Parts: sequence; C-alpha cells; structure tokens
Amino acid sequence: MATKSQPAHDKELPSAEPRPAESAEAYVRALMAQGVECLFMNPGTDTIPIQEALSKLEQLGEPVPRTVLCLFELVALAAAHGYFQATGRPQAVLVHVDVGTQNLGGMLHNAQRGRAAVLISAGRTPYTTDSRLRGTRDTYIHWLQEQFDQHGIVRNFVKWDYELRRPEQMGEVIARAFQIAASDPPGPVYLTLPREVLMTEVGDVRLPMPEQAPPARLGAGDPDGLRDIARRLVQSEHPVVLTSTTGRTREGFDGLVRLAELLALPVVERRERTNFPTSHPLHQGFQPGPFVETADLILVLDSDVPYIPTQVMPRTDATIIQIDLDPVKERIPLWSFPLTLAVRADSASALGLLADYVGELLTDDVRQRIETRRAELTTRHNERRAARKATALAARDARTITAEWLGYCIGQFQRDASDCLFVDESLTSHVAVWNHLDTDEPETMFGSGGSSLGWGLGAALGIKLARPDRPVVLVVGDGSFIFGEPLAALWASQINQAPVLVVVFNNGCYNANKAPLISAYPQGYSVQGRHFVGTDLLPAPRYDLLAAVVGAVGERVDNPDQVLPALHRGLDQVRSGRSVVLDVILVRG
Ligand SMILES: Cc1ncc(C[n+]2csc(CCOP(=O)(O)OP(=O)(O)O)c2C)c(N)n1
Ligand SMILES: [Mg+2]
Repeated sequence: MATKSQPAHDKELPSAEPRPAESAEAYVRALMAQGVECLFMNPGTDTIPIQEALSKLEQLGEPVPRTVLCLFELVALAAAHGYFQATGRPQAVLVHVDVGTQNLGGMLHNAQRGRAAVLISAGRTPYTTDSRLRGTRDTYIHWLQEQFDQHGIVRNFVKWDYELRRPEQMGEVIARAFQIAASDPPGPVYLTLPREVLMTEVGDVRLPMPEQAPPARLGAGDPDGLRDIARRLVQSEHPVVLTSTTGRTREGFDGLVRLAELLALPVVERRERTNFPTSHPLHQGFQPGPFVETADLILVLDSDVPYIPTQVMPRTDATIIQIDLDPVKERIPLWSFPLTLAVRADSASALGLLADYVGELLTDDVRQRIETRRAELTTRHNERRAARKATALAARDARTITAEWLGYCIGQFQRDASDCLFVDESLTSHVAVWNHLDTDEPETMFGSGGSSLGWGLGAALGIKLARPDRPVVLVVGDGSFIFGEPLAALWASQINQAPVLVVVFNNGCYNANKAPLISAYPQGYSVQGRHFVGTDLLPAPRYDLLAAVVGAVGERVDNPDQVLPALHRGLDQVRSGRSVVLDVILVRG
C-alpha cells in the first residue's frame, strides 16, 4: 500500500500526547479495509480529527492511504474519477463541509454520468455548543457552515448519501458506502462526518471486510434474450454497433472485437474509452449518422446518447437493441430513444455469450454475406482514413497550426510512444484527435462521460497515480484547461511524482460555444458585426508560463513543423519526472 512519507518506526517516536483512539482512526482503517489507495482531500476544521488520525497511524507504522492534497476540490474528485477509470478500484475524497462540497462542482455531474465509483466524504459542522464535548463548536465559522440540507447539494448526483450518526457505525457505514458505489451501475456516494462523532473516543470498531459486503454485479443477462439477439444479428443485412464505454474493461473490448469480427459488424464509437481498435478495418469512425439511417439492426452498447434524433433517425423498421448496465437510463429524466429490446447486462459478459450463440447459427450463405460486408467496410474504412490523412497533410505547410494537423502529429507521436495513455478533453478538436490516434489497445483513452469542463487535469493526475508505469498525455481545450484549476492540478502532479504531458489546444476561444452560435444565427449580429459576446479567450493567457510556477516545464508552439518535436521533447521531460504544458497556438476559431 502506498504511503507518502516514510513512517517513523525507524526513528524515535515523537513525544505526542497519548490519546485514546478516536473514531476518526476507524475512518482511516475502514478506508484501508476497503482497499483505498488514495485519499484526495482538501481540509477544514471539520477534517482535523482525520488529519490527526492519518498522521498518528502513519507514524505508528500502520498502513494508511496515500494523501493527495488538492488545492481545489474539483481536482480531487476528477482525480478519484480518473483513478477509478484506470483501475476499477473506488477511491475516497474528503472535503470541507458545505463549501468544500460545493467546490466539487461539475465534477459531481461527471462522476455521475461517467459512472465513477467514489466515496465522497465531507465534514459536517459540529452539532453542539457544549464545551464539555470534544469536537463541539469552537470557532466563528461553525455557525455559518450549517445548512438545512448539506446533502441536498449533491443529491441529484449521488447514488446514496448518509450522515454518520454514531462512532460505532463507522465500519459498516463505510462498507455500505463502497458496496453501493461499486454496484452496477457504479457511481459516487456521499457521507458526512460530524466532528463530535469523529472525535469520540472509541474502542475497537467492527470493520467489515469488503468480501462481506460485495457489490452487486450484472452478468451477461437473460440467455434466451441473448439467443434472440444472436438470431437477429445473423439475419441482419445492414447492422451497426454504436458504443461509448464498452472498452471500460479489457473483457468488453475483446468481446466487441470478437463479435464484430465474427459478423463483420461496423463499429462506430463515441470515444469515452478505447472500445475498438481505431486501425481495425471494421472501425467506421465516430459519426453514427450514415449508419443509423440505413441500418436494419442497431446494436447500442453502453451509450447514453447513441445518436442525435433531431439530426438523424433510424429506419422505422429497424431493430434497435440496447445492452447496458442501465439500458433505459433511469437517471436521465427525458430519454425516449426507440428500442426493440432493452437488455440490462454487463456488455463484457453479454458479448461473449452472444458470440458463442452467433457461432452456432452461421451457415455458408450467412458467411458469404458477412465476407461481402467485410470487404465493403474495409474499403470504407481505408477511404475514410486516407481522407483524414490528406486533410491533415494539407495543413502541414500552412503558417498556423490547425486542430487536424495537431491531431495528426499526436497520432504520429503515439506511434513512437505507444505506451502513452490519453486523457481527452479536447472538445471541438476531438474528432481530429480521435481520428489520428491509433489507440488500438483497451484502457488507453479516457473521457469524463459528462459535460462539465475542467475534468481533464485532475483525471490525468488520478490516472497517472494509478498507472505510474505509463506516460499520461492530456489533450485539452484552452477553455477546459482553465476550468481544471491548472495551478492546483499541476502542483499536485509535481509533488506526488505524477507528471503528465498537457497539450493545450489553444484556439483562443470557446469554439464549442461559438460554432453553434454561428450556425444558429448565420446572418446574425455576431457574425455580421464580427462581434462575438462571451466566446473569445483573447488575448490568450501564457499557459506555458504557468507551468514554471509549480516547477513544471512550459513550451509554446506556433509553428506546424515544431509540433511533433515539441511533443517528443515534452515526453522526455515527463519521463524524467516533470509535468509539461505544451501551449499549441491554433488557427483562431
Ligand atoms: C463547467 C462548464 N461550464 C461551461 C460549459 C459550457 N461549455 C461547453 S464547451 C465550452 C467551451 C470549451 O472551450 P475549449 O475547452 O477551449 O474548447 P473548444 O470549444 O475551443 O474546442 C463551454 C464554455 C461547460 N460545459 N462546463
Ligand atoms: Mg478553445
């Protein structure tokens, strides 16, 4: 288990006042019992018992989670989210009362939508005003921090919330929190910790082991239903697979490759994970539109929004099957995508069974049809890739760097540095990145799964902590970079020996806001008067200079020829232990 600093058992123990064990120590031990490796935290007067417990237990030689101090809370939650994505192991976040909870901000939305199992714990201002009680109110702010419903801040976003009422509950409450967070579909949970409870002296607290409170997992689903799907897949003339997160596990990725290859299924991704090898001939890019319109069978795997129904509609006679941990999206209030079959299952298991059933149904006729389709799809794949490459190369000799060229260079870079993991918050540049980056291995690309910006920097930190053996590259819009509290995130990366390579797509604007404005009002005042309100980030801050403030390395790149060398220089720095901010100046949006 990771411990940040050297425990003190080999030195003289400090002459600390010996105190009986308080329940805050049970909190730390309960986290350890649940296998928590990192506690991403930002403190307050409410968390001091836990800070003392961490210090005490570490100095007494007990294993404790690694503490990662995040100087802004949203970094903490994004990091725990990234860590979970990279490992499947839920981590813990600890924040200060109502205000620290509020600073988690949009990362709560991302953890919810991205199905990240995380225990978020927050202090709760002391209940009492009785000086005989340990932990009672003793400072001005203790009155201000109390809200009628602190949990109400998070209740839209979490699967479960609870206030620890008695110190004796600590073990079972923490076990319950992790059980719910990790049960399918996973998600964040919230626990408040009143200070008097944390500071109550306790004897031994029962700590249930994780194996006594296992999460509920979905398996492959109903075998009869899967046989029916297999039959429909074999009969289909124009099938398509749409996926967003099937590659969240290696089994899901391998299962999709197996089924797609068996039937020559075109796969269209929305890349929140690497779901299918980009260079595979059956990979058909990232635009569902043309396939959705013509398909007689649409197999939607692990996707919240498979296509945009106001832009493209499936055929009325199409069979549409959704296999997902939550196929009808119970937490999305309005969701009315037409479905023939909704299958609640873990796609990784379901795909294996489906492939077995399909194998039993293949006749010579069917095989012939499949081979014809495979040939057509291979041609289509090659043409699309060639067109994207031509677009990128056409930009090589331009004076300014286009997003396509930057995406292409990142793709070239990745060929040499194939051990890199990519975190994606590149917004309107994402298709340029996804198209050129041949992330052919599972668990090599991570997106938030939600829409709250500022996730990438914290997530990259968490992923690097989880996978210290792999270089981590964040591709991020300039706006999103700022939303991510770069000072807090890069500082934490530096001091925790978790360096990341940050590539800022500096187009000087919120293009994701500007482009739809232009398309909704093509002849409007904004366009005609070249006066865009609230979209331009100009004059652009010197993002590269910000790196030096925390001992990281910054470089500004504005010459197309320099993009690839700068990426390699950046990687060299990262491999030697320093984070890097590459501020790449793009054509202005
Ligand atoms: C927390 C948060 N605030 C605001 C938005 C609305 N929003 C969506 S995209 C965007 C602009 C993103 O800019 P940038 O990261 O530079 O990427 P670009 O659009 O330029 O590609 C904004 C402000 C959001 N999604 N999340
Ligand atoms: Mg931008």
